[in-house]
Amino acid sequence: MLFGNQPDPGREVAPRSEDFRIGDARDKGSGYLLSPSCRSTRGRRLLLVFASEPPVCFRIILDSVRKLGANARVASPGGSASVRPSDSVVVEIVPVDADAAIYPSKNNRKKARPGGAAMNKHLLRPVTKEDVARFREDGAICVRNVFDSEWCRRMNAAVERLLLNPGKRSREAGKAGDPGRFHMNVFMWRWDPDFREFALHSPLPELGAILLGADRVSLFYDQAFIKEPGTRSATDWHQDLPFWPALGNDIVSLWVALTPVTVEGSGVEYIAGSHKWGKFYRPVTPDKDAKFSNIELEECPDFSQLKSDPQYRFLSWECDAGDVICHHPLVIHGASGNASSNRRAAISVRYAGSDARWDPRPNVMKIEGEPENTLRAGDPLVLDGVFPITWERAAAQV
Ligand SMILES: O=C(O)CCC(=O)C(=O)O
Repeated sequence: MLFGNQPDPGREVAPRSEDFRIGDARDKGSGYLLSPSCRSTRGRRLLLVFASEPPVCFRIILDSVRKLGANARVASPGGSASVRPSDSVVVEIVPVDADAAIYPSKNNRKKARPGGAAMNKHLLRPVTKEDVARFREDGAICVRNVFDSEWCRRMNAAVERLLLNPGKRSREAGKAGDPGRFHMNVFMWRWDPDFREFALHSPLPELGAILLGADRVSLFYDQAFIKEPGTRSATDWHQDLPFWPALGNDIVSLWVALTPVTVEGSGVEYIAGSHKWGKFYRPVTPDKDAKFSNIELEECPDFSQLKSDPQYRFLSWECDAGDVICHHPLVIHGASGNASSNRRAAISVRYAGSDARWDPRPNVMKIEGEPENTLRAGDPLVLDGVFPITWERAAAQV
């Protein structure tokens, strides 16, 4: 079974050349693409849904929406955009409250027309049942090509700004004498519009919901991990959950490569299945921040010394910009320094599903927005403006 944008055969309508020509959607993956609200030359507002293979057009008049794909959402019915009769358009399924994108197909796809930019808001390919099973079994999978190049360009520019103006929650995590730079930052979504859009209105919430099998997900927080070329400092082996004021299995971290990443270039390595070991290792920050030190917990071994031990299966992926590694909060992971000659920039965005609970223990990280004033231990990780709901099945199926 496929998840994501499911085709709904519905009623086939031959494309009407006086309205629109069908765009070439073949390289956007399978499934239907739904246009934002458009105004035809005859002044009727239309939604177009079309499949790449074979090119079938569904024409839907907004006032009586009849044939929406299973996961299609009606894009801001109040808005409209002009499309000339001869235009070939490629359009995306967009969240209800998002700006709609319309842009010419093929030759000129990157140049967005007024009304939106050429950034995908939904998965470019379906996530399969096998992907989800592998994620549950191993605790980490890589989903390729989640973000288009325009997203990567936008977020690399946002990273550049972050490095110049890191804000109060940043951490320079390189060890003393390191010739490179290991920059970590958190909660960028709360103050930077690009990081906000990335966490709230990109394909990530949907991807998180699919992997968690959740009816809704909320944003937990986002975190940047940037290692300049030549950085020697490693990311120590660790689990994430011990750092957090949270408990539960249903939290997924979506580690988005914004640059190509090789293993020598600080690609993250995982120990398959370690999320099921029943371990809860002591959290240790790169600068050994005493605030996190809980000596009652066992220290995490240095698994880079155990690479030849056959009892461990190490996982790692060479990534292109736009690929996403998805991991469980208890899977053990770490990364070497960046021995490559390129920057390694990644953003981990964490989403919470149904069993994730607020757990304000001592020696854990502080969450921006002071949820401790509102949430009680055991409450779900949902709170307006702090842990906002970012995806709901019910809304996705409208
Ligand atoms: O990118 C890294 O170096 C570490 C990433 C990580 O630990 C995480 O996303 O939880």
